[in-house]
Amino acid sequence: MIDLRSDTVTKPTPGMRRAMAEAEVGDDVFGEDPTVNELERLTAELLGKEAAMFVPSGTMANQLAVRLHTRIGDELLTDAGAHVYGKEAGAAAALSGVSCRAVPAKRGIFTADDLVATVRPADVHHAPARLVWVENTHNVGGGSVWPVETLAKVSRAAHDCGLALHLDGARLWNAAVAAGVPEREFASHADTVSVCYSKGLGAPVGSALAGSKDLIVTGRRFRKQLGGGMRQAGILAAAALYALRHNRPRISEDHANAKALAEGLVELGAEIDGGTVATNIVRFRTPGVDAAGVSAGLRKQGVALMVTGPNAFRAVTHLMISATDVATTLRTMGEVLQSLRPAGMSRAVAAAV
Ligand code: TLP
Repeated sequence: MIDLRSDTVTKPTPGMRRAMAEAEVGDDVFGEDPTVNELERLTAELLGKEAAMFVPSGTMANQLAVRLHTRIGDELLTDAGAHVYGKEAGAAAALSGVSCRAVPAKRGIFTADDLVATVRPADVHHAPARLVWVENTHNVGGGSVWPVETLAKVSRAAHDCGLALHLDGARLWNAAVAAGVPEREFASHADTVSVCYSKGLGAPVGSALAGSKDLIVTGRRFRKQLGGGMRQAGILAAAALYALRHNRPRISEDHANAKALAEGLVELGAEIDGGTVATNIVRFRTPGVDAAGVSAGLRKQGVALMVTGPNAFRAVTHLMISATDVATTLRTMGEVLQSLRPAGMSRAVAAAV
């Protein structure tokens, strides 16, 4: 199966499995797992933060950040497509009593002016704004990358308004490669940062939350409350360390594959959301062609995409997708579209004749 549904679908490679099997471990709730400690040290260093904490998922890292920066009844400001806003099962409300307010954004990116215009004055009717939330790369935005200057200005505006800023960097590794900007430079504009090892880096499990020592000490208590205190977690941390050392340097291949996929899809008459692909996420539409039908046709031939709307899809490249897989996907897509479109023509071909 050429599985393009998400970069979360990767399986540990033989080298990664070996690293996991050979990991030195201890009880991490006692702070005694040397492999977890090494992962947390390296992650904090890469992000230029005082401390980092290993957690089971990106969702838990994000929710710990919400909890750390807010009190019950507060408001979090982010764009309406953010993962924390719509894809964490209402956790900000359920676990921290926090509501979200949308900042207008383009492909998930908003400006300092957009932010300031959304912050409401103190008033008995208003939930107090407490936290600004930025996602980089932006998933629903099609893997878009925040320009570092825009982030710097948003961060300054947030801090001037007395608000903390969290960076959801589930795919910060991809943003860094695409922008040619080290992760720590993006992170320098945020009070806390979450990163995932289980997406583009290809580890089976795991994320981290990074920030000041004080925040992470409190975060460890909240992590325990959520049941995220893991014991011999070094088995998992070893996979994440392996991913950082071996898979981070190859992320640009995923971006090249995503670009090639997008270019081929356009030739088949598809429309790429936002017109361009910045990293490893390709969101696209097949106007006039039913996505469920396309998806079913592709599945029969061993290609899986995520259906995101009546004629919309997401495809994500990752370390188990090669340039040959992209070519196979495009060939298969061409055949499926041909079988579904009247007269067997892509829109592009139809327009040309
Ligand atoms: N994203 C998943 C799905 O939940 C949609 C995916 O396949 O893309 N932040 C961002 C920006 C994410 O994209 C995700 C996962 C998370 C946080 C949550 O990470 P996990 O799945 O580890 O809880």
